[in-house]
Amino acid sequence: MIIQTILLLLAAANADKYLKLDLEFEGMNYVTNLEVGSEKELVTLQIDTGSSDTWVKTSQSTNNTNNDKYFHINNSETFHSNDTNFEMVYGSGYGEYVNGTWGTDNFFVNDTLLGNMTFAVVGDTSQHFGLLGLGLPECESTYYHVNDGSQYMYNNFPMKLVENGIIDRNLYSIYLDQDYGHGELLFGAIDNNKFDGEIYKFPLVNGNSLVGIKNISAITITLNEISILNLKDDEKIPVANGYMSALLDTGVTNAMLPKSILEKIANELDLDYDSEANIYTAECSKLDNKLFEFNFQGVNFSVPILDFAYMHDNQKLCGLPITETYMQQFIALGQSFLDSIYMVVDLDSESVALANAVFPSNESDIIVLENGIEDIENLKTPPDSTTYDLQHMIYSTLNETIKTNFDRHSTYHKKSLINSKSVAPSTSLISLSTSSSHSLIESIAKVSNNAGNTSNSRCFTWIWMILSLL
Ligand SMILES: *[C@@H]1O[C@H](CO)[C@@H](O)[C@H](O)[C@H]1NC(C)=O
Ligand SMILES: *[C@@H]1O[C@H](CO)[C@@H](O)[C@H](O)[C@H]1NC(C)=O
Ligand SMILES: *[C@@H]1O[C@H](CO)[C@@H](O)[C@H](O)[C@H]1NC(C)=O
Ligand SMILES: *[C@@H]1O[C@H](CO)[C@@H](O)[C@H](O)[C@H]1NC(C)=O
Ligand SMILES: *[C@@H]1O[C@H](CO)[C@@H](O)[C@H](O)[C@H]1NC(C)=O
Ligand SMILES: *[C@@H]1O[C@H](CO)[C@@H](O)[C@H](O)[C@H]1NC(C)=O
Ligand SMILES: *[C@@H]1O[C@H](CO)[C@@H](O)[C@H](O)[C@H]1NC(C)=O
Ligand SMILES: *[C@@H]1O[C@H](CO)[C@@H](O)[C@H](O)[C@H]1NC(C)=O
Ligand SMILES: *[C@@H]1O[C@H](CO)[C@@H](O)[C@H](O)[C@H]1NC(C)=O
Ligand SMILES: *[C@@H]1O[C@H](CO)[C@@H](O)[C@H](O)[C@H]1NC(C)=O
Ligand SMILES: CC(=O)N[C@H]1CO[C@H](CO)[C@@H](O)[C@@H]1O
Repeated sequence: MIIQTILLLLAAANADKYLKLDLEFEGMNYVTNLEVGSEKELVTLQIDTGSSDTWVKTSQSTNNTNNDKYFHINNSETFHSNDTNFEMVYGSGYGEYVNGTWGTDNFFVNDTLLGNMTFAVVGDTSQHFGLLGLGLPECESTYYHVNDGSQYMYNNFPMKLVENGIIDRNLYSIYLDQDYGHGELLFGAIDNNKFDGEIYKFPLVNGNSLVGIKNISAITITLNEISILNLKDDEKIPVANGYMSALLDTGVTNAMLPKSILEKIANELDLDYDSEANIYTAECSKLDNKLFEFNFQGVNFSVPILDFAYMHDNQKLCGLPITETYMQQFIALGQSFLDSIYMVVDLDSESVALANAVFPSNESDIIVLENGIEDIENLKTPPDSTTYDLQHMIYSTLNETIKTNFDRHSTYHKKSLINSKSVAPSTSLISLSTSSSHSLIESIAKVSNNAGNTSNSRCFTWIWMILSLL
């Protein structure tokens, strides 16, 4: 009897071991409001599965607007500075930067104390919101590509939740509902009412092996094929196949695709290229009844192409602001994809589970996953067990990669997004002469050694920048 009571109490305790953060869709970002410090000052942070550091803005930040919320170091009795510098380059890598100081303080979510979080306080940034980095410690700016022997990892936000006993596993689930402008980030648990149909588990893969990164450092899975589904004519046109890696990144608004795939899509959809805005466009009606289908290890998820498009004011013309990358296998799927998907990320077992999200979802059925992703009911294994790795990549597409890289113009133009606030007009930012005397691997190693000392960045962007310089 006593034992039973204890077990019941334990069960009850574990059933509570989750943390729910409400998300709002603001200025093209999914953000959450947390409180920081002894004065519980409110800060708004964008959730980012594509980076691993958390930072907040201070009142001295550049580019603040009146509506921004700030953290004042001097107001908080519990703030401790590490007296070390935090610098990052984000997004497309050009002109989007943060510069601040590392420290620790308490965070609060609706009276739940998240003690002694490590985060940076940033005075100098081009970014509108602070960031809640949800990635692996391998991607932390103190570790990733600091190659002078001083690199180290620390317990970042999700890891700290485990350390503090708020959750049992470094695991979270993400539900994004752009139509209603909200979402849910659930640490330690899954909400069974937020998805429908089968839920599949995919192992994370090392998408960065080509640049010499040995371990998995990002939320990247194997992508076998991208197709265009035409519902009207009931046809399916493949636009990319092979073993590719796809980063699942809430910090990317739309998607990033290799130039060769983007060109194929443009061709199949009969898109026009607006060279002034640097963007593909089409009459919206042309994109109607068409879907992108993404095949991950034999499991297909499809998303209306209009979800990737931005309408001009007249509603007739659509822009497809997919960012072009120059690496054959590098793909990032951002909000436009994740808005249709319910995603569970288990960083302890380095795997994710994906299912089709349901909308709207007013009720919750929250189940704590105390042993991790395997606790998900009826979790399925994908039919194709082959995953992306360096071997597959080199032998399938490296030659084409080299060609793609060296055929391109040597000047990179930053994309400008239609209807997006946070974007600079298209300007030529970097000009480099292309050199053909090195093998691709050598060139990458060379550039990565040079860049390693000077620039910290989100893991993927950094690589993408290097490759776009080749
Ligand atoms: C805290 O609770 C309020 C009221 O229920 C809710 O609106 C808000 O989104 C919650 N904050 C977070 C970060 O979930
Ligand atoms: C915080 O306090 C320090 C030391 O008293 C002072 O130098 C600094 O200017 C203050 N910062 C702000 C933002 O008030
Ligand atoms: C970042 O801030 C530090 C300290 O204020 C400064 O020394 C450094 O030059 C800054 N870095 C950049 C890129 O502005
Ligand atoms: C945070 O750390 C400090 C010093 O390490 C300690 O005194 C304090 O109790 C900790 N606070 C919480 C909430 O864990
Ligand atoms: C900052 O200091 C705390 C306490 O010593 C430590 O736990 C944390 O790892 C440090 N953070 C960074 C980014 O160095
Ligand atoms: C990389 O992964 C291996 C195997 O999991 C592990 O032994 C090693 O410590 C990791 N290396 C780094 C730098 O994290
Ligand atoms: C998924 O797509 C692939 C590639 O187009 C196709 O061969 C397969 O039959 C599809 N699977 C399902 C279950 O529809
Ligand atoms: C369900 O949720 C949506 C979005 O939050 C809301 O607009 C709608 O009114 C809700 N429906 C019901 C029946 O509560
Ligand atoms: C590149 O293509 C050539 C000729 O088709 C082939 O001999 C070579 O093995 C390929 N290289 C790689 C790395 O696949
Ligand atoms: C980067 O740092 C390493 C180790 O300190 C050094 O050997 C190398 O020359 C540096 N590279 C550049 C481009 O500064
Ligand atoms: C995006 C943006 O507004 N950036 C500005 C931030 O502030 C610096 C310095 O004041 C400006 O140079 C940037 O243009």
